[in-house]
Amino acid sequence: MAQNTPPTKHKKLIDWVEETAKISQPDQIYWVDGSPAEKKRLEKRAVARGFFIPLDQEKFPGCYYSRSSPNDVARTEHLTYICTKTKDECGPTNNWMEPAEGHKKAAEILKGAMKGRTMYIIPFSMGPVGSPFSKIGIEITDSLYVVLNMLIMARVGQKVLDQLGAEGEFTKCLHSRADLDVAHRLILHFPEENSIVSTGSAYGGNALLGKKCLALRIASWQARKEGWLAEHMLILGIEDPKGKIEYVTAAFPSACGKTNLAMLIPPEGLKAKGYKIWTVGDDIAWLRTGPDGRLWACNPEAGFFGVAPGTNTKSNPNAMKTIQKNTIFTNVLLGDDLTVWWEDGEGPSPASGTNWEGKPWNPAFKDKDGKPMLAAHPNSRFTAPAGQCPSIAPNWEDPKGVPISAIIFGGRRERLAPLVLESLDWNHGVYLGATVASERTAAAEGSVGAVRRDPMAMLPFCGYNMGDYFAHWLEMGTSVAKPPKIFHVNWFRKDEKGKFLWPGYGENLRVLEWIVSRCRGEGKAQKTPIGFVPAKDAIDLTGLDLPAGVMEKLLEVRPDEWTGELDGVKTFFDQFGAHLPKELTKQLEALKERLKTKVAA
Ligand code: O2Y
Ligand code: MN
Repeated sequence: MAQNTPPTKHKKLIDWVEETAKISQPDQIYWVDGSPAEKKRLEKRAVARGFFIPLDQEKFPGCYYSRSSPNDVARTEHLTYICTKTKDECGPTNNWMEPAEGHKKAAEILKGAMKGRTMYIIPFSMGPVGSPFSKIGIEITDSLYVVLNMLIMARVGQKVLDQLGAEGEFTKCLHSRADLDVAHRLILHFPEENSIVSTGSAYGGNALLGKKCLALRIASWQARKEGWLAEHMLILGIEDPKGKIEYVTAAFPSACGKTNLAMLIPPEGLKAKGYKIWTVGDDIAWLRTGPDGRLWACNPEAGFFGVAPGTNTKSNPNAMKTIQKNTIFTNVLLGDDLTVWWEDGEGPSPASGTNWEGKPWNPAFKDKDGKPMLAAHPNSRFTAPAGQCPSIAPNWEDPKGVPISAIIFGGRRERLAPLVLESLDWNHGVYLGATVASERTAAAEGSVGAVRRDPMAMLPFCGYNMGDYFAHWLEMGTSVAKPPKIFHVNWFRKDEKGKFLWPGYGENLRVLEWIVSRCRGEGKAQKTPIGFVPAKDAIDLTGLDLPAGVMEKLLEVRPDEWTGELDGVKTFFDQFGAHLPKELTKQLEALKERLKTKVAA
């Protein structure tokens, strides 16, 4: 079988590659070196094979259009498994499969699955190569689309093999698109073996195995063992008018504007005051205790895999600037003029084009229900290098990470949760994270408005029993000498008429300003049964035309509504049985008691 010489002396790695080739029988094996010349060559190959279409290179240099199989457009949680020796280890919120069964099922699918194809070996580092935060993975894949995306999303190539040496630890990430049949789709995690096997999909989180599979599910397991945190969080820096930067991480369930917050542009009033925002990461944060006793964070990724629909110059100007070059667009509209477009995107659509399903499209076309025909799939994506973002922090690749002053959790709630809330202490903050919930939007599965609990926004991404995960969070509060403060935000509170009370987007910086002031022991707050909320005039509203009384509504804490929430929390907690830390039950009980008392000034 044709193979470029393995550029490594790592025997275990070479043996694993040979073993995999024997089973899946590719025509050739290619070790990815990660060089710019190789990237150009592989892009040309993708164009020649017809699954990459170059965009207008004058307008979008280095950009390509791609389309996935129409049955393969999003992560498939019901086909995602944690394969641990015991079901107890996996917990009630994950799908479980016995490791032996997982390997058997995968072997059946993988048998001969790469016939007629090239098997690519992608050495990649999550985190800057050689950083104490970083972990190495090797992805074996038969998808050139995956290779080209991984080249953007991770640090890839020879430098990683050099770092690995002949004996280094790595996560085995085996991927085959097989026949792309859902019946052959499985995303299996073997945390006890430090390995991942994914078959039957070639899209996003199912196939770019460094992202959700390694950097969250496997890493969360490793983090518990090694005493750190692998979290579904953005990281950003807030530079104040004196030039001092405070870094925060934030976790939100989907549809809460996480990418927009990561790349926020200060509104005029705050820009004039001298505020700047620095993006460190938009999706994943790895957090470790630093030598100063603080928590430090690193973004393990090198690119953004962002949702296209809804991204425009108003919602996220920095994302729009990021994706002007060297970007892969998947499942959006391809205009006949070789530009791209999506719903709620920039300006008018092209006059005509081909939609995400490969069907002819123009703005007048209707679907079978008489609604406007979709140009882009709602989960269509751009894959873009993080370094191209205008707000990228100069130190975003610092191997020692950035020091974290605040951890922010958030959810989408029409009522109940105030605009912002500071926890009483670390353990109460863990309770706030463990009870994160969001109301479903029309775009999400299930009935609109129903509350979905999503602790720390990690429900689909925690690689072990979430009860033990909560215990690990509580433990971190004792092992970190100077832990960050923990907050909860809600940008989505509505009035009686169903109108959003808070303008959101760049204006969210006003809330971040209060959070930073609290971290510095400065901002004014009042203590309520649910935590500290800003004093009436503590959030700077200069230049914002907020009608009288709205801030009061945004900060209102209604004990009756919070009491009504407690049964749902208890039911959610009960599923963890003996794995639920007693401290969380204590927090729930203490909150119940506090709610019986009046809001204290
Ligand atoms: O649908 C997919 O495969 C992508 S999911 C995704 C991508 C980027 C950032 N976050 C997510 C997510 O599901 O949280
Ligand atoms: Mn995510």
